[in-house]
Amino acid sequence: MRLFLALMPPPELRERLGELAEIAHARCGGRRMPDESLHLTLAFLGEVEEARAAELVEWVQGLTIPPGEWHLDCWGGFRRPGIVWVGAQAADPALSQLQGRLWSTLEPLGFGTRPTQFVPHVTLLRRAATLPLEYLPPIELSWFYNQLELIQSITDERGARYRRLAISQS
Ligand code: 3AM
Repeated sequence: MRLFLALMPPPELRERLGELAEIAHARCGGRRMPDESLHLTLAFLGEVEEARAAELVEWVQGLTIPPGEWHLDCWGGFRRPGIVWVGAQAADPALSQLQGRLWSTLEPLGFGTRPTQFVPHVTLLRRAATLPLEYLPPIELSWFYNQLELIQSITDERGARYRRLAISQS
């Protein structure tokens, strides 16, 4: 099964991000991420066998992460896949540390490969036709987090949907 670790936005922020996705979709086209799928990926693990996924579930359920606040203040894009996202202009040391700490456990256990760089972002659109980011409204949002989730990505003819397999300690 295809797995990743992510932060999931609290309900009010999810709603706000959904509104931004709507605005971006009107400008850029493409495929809007459904509100329930909005997330910040901390670690993409790829295909994991069921027995190994059970190990991950146990690990995540016993995990405590330091609470943090991430400030979102900019739009961004990954041009080739036509991704439009929201994120932060400045690097966020707490998020980078969290991501690094996760990979320091995951990589030696053989779960995926630590990426060469980490750009925290929330994908709002995929396959956007154009990325006129300069026409999108300013962003000033705060994301308070204290838990991460292990998510399964299930792809069918309608695209990918996400299922929570485990959540860390609160
Ligand atoms: O929505 P974002 O960009 O945060 O892009 C995929 C998505 O992240 C990413 O994992 C998240 C859940 O699918 N992803 C998918 N395939 C990937 C790959 N081969 C990948 N990230 C890195 N390598």
